[in-house]
Amino acid sequence: MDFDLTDEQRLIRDTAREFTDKEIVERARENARNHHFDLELVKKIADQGYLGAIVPREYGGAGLGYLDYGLVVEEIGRGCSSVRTVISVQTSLVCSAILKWGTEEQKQHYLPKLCSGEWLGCFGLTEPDTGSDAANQRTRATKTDEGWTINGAKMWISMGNYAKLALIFAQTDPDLDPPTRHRGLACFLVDTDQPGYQAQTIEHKMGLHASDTASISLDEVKVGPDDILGEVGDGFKVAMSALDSGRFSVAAGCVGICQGCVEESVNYAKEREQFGRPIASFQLVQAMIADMVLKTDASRMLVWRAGFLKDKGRPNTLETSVAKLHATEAAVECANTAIQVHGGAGYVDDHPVERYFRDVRVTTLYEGTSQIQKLIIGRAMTGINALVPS
Ligand code: COS
Repeated sequence: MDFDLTDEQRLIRDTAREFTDKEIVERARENARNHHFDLELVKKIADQGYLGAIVPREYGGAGLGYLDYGLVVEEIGRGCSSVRTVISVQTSLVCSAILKWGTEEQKQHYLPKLCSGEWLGCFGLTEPDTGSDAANQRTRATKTDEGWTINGAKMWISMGNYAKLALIFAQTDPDLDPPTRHRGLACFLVDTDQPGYQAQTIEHKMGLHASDTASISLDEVKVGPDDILGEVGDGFKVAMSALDSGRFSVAAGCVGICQGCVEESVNYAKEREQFGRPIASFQLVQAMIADMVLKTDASRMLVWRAGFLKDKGRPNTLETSVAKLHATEAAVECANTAIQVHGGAGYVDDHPVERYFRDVRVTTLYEGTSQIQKLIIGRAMTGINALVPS
């Protein structure tokens, strides 16, 4: 077993670190303060190749492996989770779904535009009444002579206001009941300029203030017969496989938050003096730093393992859920601890730990709650589906 990164991976990581420090860290506080979705910065991350990092070069991507991609996402996550969310959604949810399930024509049509940032994409799975129980889609798609008509509503959709392409999951056969209802789902490729697509900003979020989050209404939205990823009935698998990539990305971003908490806390503790000496010299402060380092290292190893399995093309749903569960919970704890190290100074946005604390909270909720990750892990270990009554 080799824990060393290759020279190329070190270069990828160092480049992402430099880019983050130069372009993202400076803007993060102001963008959060102003609730500003920074399209100029999105263009820069696209130019850097980060919007299609795992997409092969022939479709306009950077052609990176998952482990490489995880290194990039960690660095961006250290800088700003709102920016990291753009990368996670565009690359892991939207591009990876098209890459895995799209026809050659669909890949050639959509991927270059998404990788270059010319188009943004969004992932319309969650609904007002459908969160963890993702198979219970209330959005309906009805077959017509010209294709499909979609009616319904989506909720908590990152980039819903800015996306040109929306992946919309909908039920095509409302007569299906559990446990087969997921077999009626389809994933539609919706041009958001279509009449009937309307997005509205969700205001007053706790964190991710520089990220766009929208609710979407779909009123008689028309799509063509070929505007489907995979076949009718594949929709649930499209969503789950995209989430295998999305959860990896969230986990990697959380390693970045953990790392940021360690670095900020060490720096602050060495500068801040109390009782006549830097607080870094007190054992109780060092213990808090040690706790954060432990959580950071363990999370990073789990993310790397999941990335390694993805690069080998091996099954990784279990390991991805383990990484997502551990890294997100660890990041919540690290952000809390980092504020403790900073004391009152951590309670205002002069230091990034205040933003880490607010931004990290959503990571144990979105792309599958911690409880859903435990359900996936428990199911894999026992072979028993806790959702099916025995
Ligand atoms: N990749 C591909 N296919 C998968 C899969 C995966 N990771 N996980 C499950 N599937 C397939 C199963 O193989 C099964 O296929 P068959 O119909 O051929 O048997 C089908 O999907 C249904 O799977 P399952 O029975 O596990 O579905 P459940 O309804 O029990 O749901 C959970 C499983 C709870 C894990 C799923 O609904 C889930 O992940 N919920 C959370 C949703 C979420 O993360 N939402 C946040 C979105 S923010 S973007």
